[in-house]
Amino acid sequence: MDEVTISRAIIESFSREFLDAMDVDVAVAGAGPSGMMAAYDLASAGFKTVVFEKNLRLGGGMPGGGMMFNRIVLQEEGKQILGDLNVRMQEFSDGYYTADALEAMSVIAVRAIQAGTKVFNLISVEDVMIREENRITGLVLNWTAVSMAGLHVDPLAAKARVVIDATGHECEVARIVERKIGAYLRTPTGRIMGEKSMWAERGETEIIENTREVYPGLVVAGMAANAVCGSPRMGAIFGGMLISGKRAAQVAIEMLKDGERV
Ligand code: 48H
Repeated sequence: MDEVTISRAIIESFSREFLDAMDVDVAVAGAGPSGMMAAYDLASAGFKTVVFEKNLRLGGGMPGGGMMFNRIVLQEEGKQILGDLNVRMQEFSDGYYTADALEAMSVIAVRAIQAGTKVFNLISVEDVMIREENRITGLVLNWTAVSMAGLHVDPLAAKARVVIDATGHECEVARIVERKIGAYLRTPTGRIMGEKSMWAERGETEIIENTREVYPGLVVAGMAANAVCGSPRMGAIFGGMLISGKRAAQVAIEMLKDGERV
């Protein structure tokens, strides 16, 4: 057994894929349920898709279920989406289903990756690139460990025709855009409206409308969509996240239709 061969295998195969991820159709920030669902649909449709996740593990808030009871709740539409992926579910009461949060998230992740999505964990999106009359053209990346350690290390950048902000409650990409560019987001105030207190019904309904292009080249998905557009949170019901991920993919595909693809 040759340690140097093992090291070379890791460095070379990672570097090859990382280099390839520097120019993609869609770059997703955040590997939670909405981001991974969007990536699954995009990669399945043949688009070159990459996900950058700041944590060691993917899944965002889904593995935690509700208050660490690791189960999620779905209604009909969400149940259908997970059913199509062969996730097992149980009916709890009329129109309400439960699933094992770990099974659901693992299956979505496996299907997205096997469809061709490249996921890079431990990498944080710390800025965006803006060109061509205020269009987001890519993401600025750094190792999460760099910011955790407070090191002064400059980032690298990756080009993307469409960026999806699926960073959850913090809507980190949209926040960067607002901070650097000002009140130019496509919301009533031009700014991030802020997430509202829990109201499951409204949160689940409004997320569909909120999943859209909020700045040229930037689509918001999942909790980031509700935070940017001023809609409520909804607790541990996850259908909206899956529907939002699928809608973000559709919006991105529409945006890519006329433009060039990698
Ligand atoms: C790279 C980043 C960065 C960054 C964050 O929070 P998530 O699970 O997001 P969604 O929107 O797919 O799902 C939301 C859901 O989990 C949830 O919180 C619900 C339903 N809450 C309801 C309620 O009432 O509370 O995943 C976001 C992912 C995480 O893995 C982060 O680590 C990652 O994005 N992330 N990745 N660069 N700058 N910021």
